[in-house]
Amino acid sequence: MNHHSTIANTEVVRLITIPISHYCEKVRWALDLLKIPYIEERHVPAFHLWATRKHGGSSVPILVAKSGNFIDSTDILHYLDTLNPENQGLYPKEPELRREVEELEELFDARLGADTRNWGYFYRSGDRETMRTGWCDGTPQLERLGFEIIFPFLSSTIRQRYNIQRFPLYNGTINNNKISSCIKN
Ligand SMILES: N[C@@H](CCC(=O)N[C@@H](CS)C(=O)NCC(=O)O)C(=O)O
Repeated sequence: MNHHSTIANTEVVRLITIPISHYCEKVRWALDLLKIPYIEERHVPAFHLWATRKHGGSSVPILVAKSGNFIDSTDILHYLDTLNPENQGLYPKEPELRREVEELEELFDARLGADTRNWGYFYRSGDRETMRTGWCDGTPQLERLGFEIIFPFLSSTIRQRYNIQRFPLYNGTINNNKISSCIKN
């Protein structure tokens, strides 16, 4: 559990994750920025489905809160933004700026994040040691044991799922004007 001294909201939410997932990291950043305490429940890919299905989703992150379950990282950020209206929020209040931020969020989710993941998996998804670090850190012992047994299957399933058969689109993403100017700034 991440604990912060300034607790703006007394509810402790639960975050269901896969350790390496960039969508999960996005939500961790938001929770940390807003100083919202949370309990993270990490899972090895494939085993995450036991946890996500219980909450009406199939992918991670899922945020389990008193007011409901949020099964998409952007929806989670929108919800978190409402928890603390007095203090610093995640999105600008000015509509034009907010629209710009949301466009960038979508672009980064759909392009930079996904392509970076595919680039990483292209090179390392067959490497048991690397994937043990990325997929197993902080997960239940039984799932870590499962990882050792099903790793070859998991590795090829991930390559198929994200269609990682050839060099991914990473260069195209980096050359995208909006993305490259954000990275430079
Ligand atoms: N649009 C979703 C996408 C989440 C997503 O694709 N998560 C991946 C991990 S990076 C996942 O859960 N993959 C496993 C699966 O879909 O079963 C979000 O922003 O939360």
